[in-house]
Amino acid sequence: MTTPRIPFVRHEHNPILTANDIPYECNTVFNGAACRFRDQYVLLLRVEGLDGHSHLTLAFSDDGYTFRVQEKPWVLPSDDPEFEPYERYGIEDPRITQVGDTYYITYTAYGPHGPRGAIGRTTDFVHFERVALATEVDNKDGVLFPETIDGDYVMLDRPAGFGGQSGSIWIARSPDLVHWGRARVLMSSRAGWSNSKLGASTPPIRTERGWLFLYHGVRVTGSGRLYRVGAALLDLECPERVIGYTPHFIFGPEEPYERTGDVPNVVFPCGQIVEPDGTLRIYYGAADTCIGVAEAPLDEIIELASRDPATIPTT
Ligand code: BMA
Repeated sequence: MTTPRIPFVRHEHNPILTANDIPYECNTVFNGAACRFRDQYVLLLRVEGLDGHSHLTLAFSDDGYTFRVQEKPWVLPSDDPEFEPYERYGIEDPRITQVGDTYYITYTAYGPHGPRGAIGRTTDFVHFERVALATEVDNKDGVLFPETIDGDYVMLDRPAGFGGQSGSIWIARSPDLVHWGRARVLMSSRAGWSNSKLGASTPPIRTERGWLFLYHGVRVTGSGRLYRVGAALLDLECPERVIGYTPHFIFGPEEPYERTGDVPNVVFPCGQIVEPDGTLRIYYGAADTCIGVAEAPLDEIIELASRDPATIPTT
């Protein structure tokens, strides 16, 4: 059987979360992180208030499709003087990576100096502790690997290049999650569906073929930006080495709720769950307005990401 070019199937009740599902007044809910915790599915939602600033709110589910959203925000922009100047305009686009019993949450801190990558953690989804502002400004899309490699924490991120005109995925290492270095370019945009910017979408998953992660590619068109999704494989021992990636996008905006909203033509996965039967379930922001869920066999994504490795430009 041949692997379909677009292997993802949307849930029949998409969008599974909209602003109407948030128990307090807000503008939108989108770009949510996901994990399993004590037999429940957890979503950490980016909720944008009517003031245009975002915060993070928790939602829980037994089946991963119907979520109970908490009454109040879980993480608000910090008033700690170390973080406050950098979170003043909001906290955005969380991703969750479980390392042992700790759930690390990478997110974008947004303030007057621009966006920067931040890291927090929890062990119980009650208490949230900030760990570090891990990058300088003009950086987004930080995702952490679920294991240390050679004793180092490893993170993908996306510094803006040339005054924001380009955006490549970079990889960096840290002994302690606070001090980051050895940064180098991993993948850059290419002519075609991702001709403008790339950014990591979901945290890497260990597979037999390498670390698999989803990324978004941005195409600039005559009527705005198109956000679509690809997948890449990195070497297990040396994640600085790209093994392969999908030559085409594997998910993109098609449905009305993805084509229309505050920012049209955007699908933006931040959350994923690998089900015991090998299904990869992704949670994605649609048009910066609501949240959808889609599923694909993990094996098919790996197959697509293994194609044509010889054509990979890394710079
Ligand atoms: C990116 C991020 C995302 C957003 C996307 C589309 O730069 O800011 O939060 O979903 O743009 O607007």
